[in-house]
Amino acid sequence: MIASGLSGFSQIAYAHALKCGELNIAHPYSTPTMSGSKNSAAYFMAIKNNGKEADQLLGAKGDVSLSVEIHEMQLENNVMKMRAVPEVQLPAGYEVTFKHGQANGYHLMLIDLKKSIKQGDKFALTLSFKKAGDCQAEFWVEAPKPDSHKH
Ligand SMILES: [Cu+2]
Repeated sequence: MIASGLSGFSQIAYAHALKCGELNIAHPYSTPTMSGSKNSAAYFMAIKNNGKEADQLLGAKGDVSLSVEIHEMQLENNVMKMRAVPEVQLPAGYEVTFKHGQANGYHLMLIDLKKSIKQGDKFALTLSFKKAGDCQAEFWVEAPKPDSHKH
């Protein structure tokens, strides 16, 4: 689903997507590393499961960082917190979003980057799914949009 609040996004025009088995992975992207940080995060506009059976995102890895964790954002007492989760459920016929600045959303946390990533960079991560298997996705590094923190 594309929320109307995102209509100002220029990234629609530059969107890229890949198929991994029955999964459609829309627009893998990341944001530039903040100065002084060793970590960064990677996102997708959405992963849609077009299959008849549920799948799970089990993890990701790549050369960009020592490890990659799946994080879930949760609002606790008005503070946005993130915690690592072992997997993300991808129910059949559903679309799960992993967007920047989204409450109760997921993202991939790039832990201990080997070098900081900047706008315009691209990097690959291998995504592991329970049913669809391993697929390589190219992530485009984009500056966070000013309207991306709308709630
Ligand atoms: Cu995180």
